[in-house]
Order: sequence, then C-alpha cells, then structure tokens
Amino acid sequence: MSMTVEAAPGQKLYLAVVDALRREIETGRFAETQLLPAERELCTLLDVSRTTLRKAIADLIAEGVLFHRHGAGTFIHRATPRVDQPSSRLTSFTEDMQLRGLEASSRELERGVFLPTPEEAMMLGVRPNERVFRLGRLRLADGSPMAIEHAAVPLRYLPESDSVGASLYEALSVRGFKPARGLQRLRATLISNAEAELLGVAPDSPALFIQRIAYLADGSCVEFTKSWYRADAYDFVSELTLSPPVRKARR
Ligand code: 16G
Repeated sequence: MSMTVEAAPGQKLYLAVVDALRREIETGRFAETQLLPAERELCTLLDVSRTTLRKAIADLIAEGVLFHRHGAGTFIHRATPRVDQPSSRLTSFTEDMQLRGLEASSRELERGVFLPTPEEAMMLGVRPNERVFRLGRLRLADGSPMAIEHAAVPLRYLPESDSVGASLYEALSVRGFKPARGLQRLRATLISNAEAELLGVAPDSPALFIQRIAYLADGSCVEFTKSWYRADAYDFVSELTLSPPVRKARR
C-alpha cells in the first residue's frame, strides 16, 4: 500500500499531502474503520516528515473532513450524502431518496388538525374555518438530517390524521389524491438556531427555503409545504430545453 505524494511546481509539500489524503478518503480507503492510520505509519506511507503530516491533518480538520478524538486517533467524518434533485419532477422526499439509493426517514415535529393560518388558507384556497391537517417533520437520508418540512393538507383529502405513515404522498395516493402538478419557489436563506440544531449545522448556515403548492389533476390544491433544505447537502438540478422559436405573427 503506497500513496504517492508529489508536490506540483511551486506547491507546498503539505498541500500535496492534503490532496493525497483527500483523494484516498474519497475513494473509501479508510472507510471500514473511519480511522486514519497512526501518524508514524502515515509518515512512512507518504514518505513525509511528521511536521508536514501534522500540518496537512490540521488543514483537513479545519475543513471538517477529519476530527481528533482524544486518545483514540484521527477519524474521518462520515460524509453527509449530497443529493441532486431534478427540479422539474414532482416527486416525494421518499421517492427522491429511493432513487438515489438512500434510505428516507423522518422525525416528527408536529402532527394534528388545525384551523389554517391566513397564509395556509390563501395558498390552499380553503375557507378560514375549514380545517387542515398539518405535518412537521425533520427529513433524513441514510440517517443524516436533510430538511425540515411543514406540510398542510385540506382535511377533506386526509380526514384521519393518523393515516399518514412514512410518506405523505403515499397516503394521498392511496386515497386517490396524488398530486399531479406542482408549483415551487425557492430562495436562499440562513437557518435560525433551533432549526440549525435539528439539522445538525451551525446557526446561520445557508439553506434553501422552498415553498411547494401541489394540485390534483382537476386543479384543486392538495398541499402547501414549506421546507428548509441544508444547502451543503442538497443540489437542485434543472433540465433546460430550448423552447421552440416563437413565430412572429404575420401582419
Ligand atoms: C418533498 C416535497 C414536499 C412533500 C414531500 C412529501 C420538496 C421541496 N418538497 O419533500 O412538498 O410534502 O416531498 O414526501 O421537494 P413524502 O411523501 O416522503 O412524505
């Protein structure tokens, strides 16, 4: 087992060590134990001095790739899966994760039947006295927190609030109310303290704030959801096609 370290012209040797270690970590070299070999062993492997190795490790710790556990060694942070979401498809979180081979799970934050907030009433097009089912969840992918979601559904589509299991869309589709079309808008935001704690990120970390309104085929509104997705874990990908040229009207 050897790891070749070669500094590019003008590159500091320790930075070449940073690159080499990062490469090895990314290819899963230490994945089994998530632990870096002992310092002496690494120095031999890389053929560098202790000082150089320590500098490189300090850099990777600052970056969050590695961390020290006192008396136990230097460990590799289990990477948070980064997820690409094609933004043109109307899929559920459960489906999104399945497509990527990740296991979706949730921690429930709120569930119940309430009178709609003025915003919910407007977005869902329900009367102010028409109750809605509300579900707040921390959504996880392979055990890593990804997003916080607060969904509201008019009660006529989900009369029994305990009927929703792991997937909201699954529960709706069982009742024949699977969303057929959606409208979504997203913007960048910073995560507040309480939400940052749930998502396992530092307060004021960047997030994507997404609002989705989903409709049934007949045009009625079935869902209004607000979500905060971790910006470091979620990519939105849009497929862009060239629209057919607009013909000028003949005079
Ligand atoms: C997605 C939707 C959310 C929907 C949820 C249902 C976005 C931004 N949001 O997370 O509106 O309520 O899926 O997921 O994509 P579920 O069926 O797994 O509960």
